[in-house]
Amino acid sequence: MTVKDFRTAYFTMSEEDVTDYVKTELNYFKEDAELSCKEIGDGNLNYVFLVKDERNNESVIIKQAGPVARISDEFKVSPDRNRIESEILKLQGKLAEGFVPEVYHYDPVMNCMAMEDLSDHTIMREALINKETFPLFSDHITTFLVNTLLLTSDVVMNHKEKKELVKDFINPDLCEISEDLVFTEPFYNCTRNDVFPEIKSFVEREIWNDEELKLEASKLKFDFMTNAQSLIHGDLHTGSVFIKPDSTKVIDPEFAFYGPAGYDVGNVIANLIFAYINGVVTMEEGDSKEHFTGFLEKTIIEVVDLFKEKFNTVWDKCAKDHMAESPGFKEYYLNSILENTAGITGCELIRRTVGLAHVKDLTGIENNEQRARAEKVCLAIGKSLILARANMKSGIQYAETAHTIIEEF
Ligand code: SR1
Ligand code: MG
Repeated sequence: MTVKDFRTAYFTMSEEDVTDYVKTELNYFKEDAELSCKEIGDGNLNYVFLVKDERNNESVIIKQAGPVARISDEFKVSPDRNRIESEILKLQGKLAEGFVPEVYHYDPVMNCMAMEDLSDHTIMREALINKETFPLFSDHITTFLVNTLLLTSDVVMNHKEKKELVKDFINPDLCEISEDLVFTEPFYNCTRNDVFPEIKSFVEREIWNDEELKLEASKLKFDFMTNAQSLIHGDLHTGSVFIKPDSTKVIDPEFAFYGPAGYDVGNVIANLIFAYINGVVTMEEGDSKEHFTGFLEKTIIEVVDLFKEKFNTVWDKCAKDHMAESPGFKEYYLNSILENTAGITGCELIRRTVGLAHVKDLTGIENNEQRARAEKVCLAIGKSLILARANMKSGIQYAETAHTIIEEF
């Protein structure tokens, strides 16, 4: 059997190809390694291979970008996203040490990278669906958010160096996906939407026919497209987090580009809300339910409040722009991020409920009545957050919004 040429032209690799690739292109495993390879990706875009040396108990992940998205051939997405992902992981590893996997190697021909295997962690969405709790998450994720968002902004960076990063991380294909799937299609009866039949009339009335909501979503869309504020992860949902009790690792930053900082914070909050609502509607009353929903409520509150606290601390220590030191400017800047955060939380709640790309926290609810209730609650919270975003300044307001709406349904 001949080994393929990995150095001349790009092709999408099979498990066998990846095993050969690792043997010939990477100097990672020992000479006597006994390699096995399995494709384990379950995301919407890429192929993820776990390569193991059973003899020496070592392993590595090979992640390859294909020319189209896994979820649908309709999305032609430049494999250059693999460069973006490997570069931003290295940068985030410096800004927020310990919160991203280590990248060992990037290959611009095969559009793949070799990275740390995090098999001792679990994907956070799965863990939350299994009702596991992670008390350190809010502390970990807010350090990651503040460090990666504030330290890549004009507040801290040399403005010319920041503009170089804006160029390096220009990401039109993946931005287009978010512009369409997050900010456009969920707000009208688009054929690509995937609406649970039980809630169709609710969606028509509450989302598609609400002109005020659509106007506010349009403002958020244009902010997303034009506000080159921070180098954002761009897809920071709980499926992009590997977790265990004492460790949080943010993965999959292929949607990264210079965009509004609130996009990442809002995505984290929205995806915690999905897990929370899942617990609220599916769990039987009792201690376990109280423990799980209480953990999520506390975490949502802490994500907002710790973000604010750490943002202020890092700003005071690291802000360099002369005008950014004008009294009142820090408060103005943070307030605009908080407003954007609430709006994005709302958009993510709506788009994951009615758009093309769903979350298992909702689709996995087997009882149709419970699922319909959960979806309506998520839509109503989303709508309320978009419309009231200018007033959403503290964690407790998110909890109160959720409580009020849960009571209504
Ligand atoms: C075509 S990709 C669909 C969704 O999956 C990714 O994780 C992003 O969230 C995107 O919107
Ligand atoms: Mg992803």
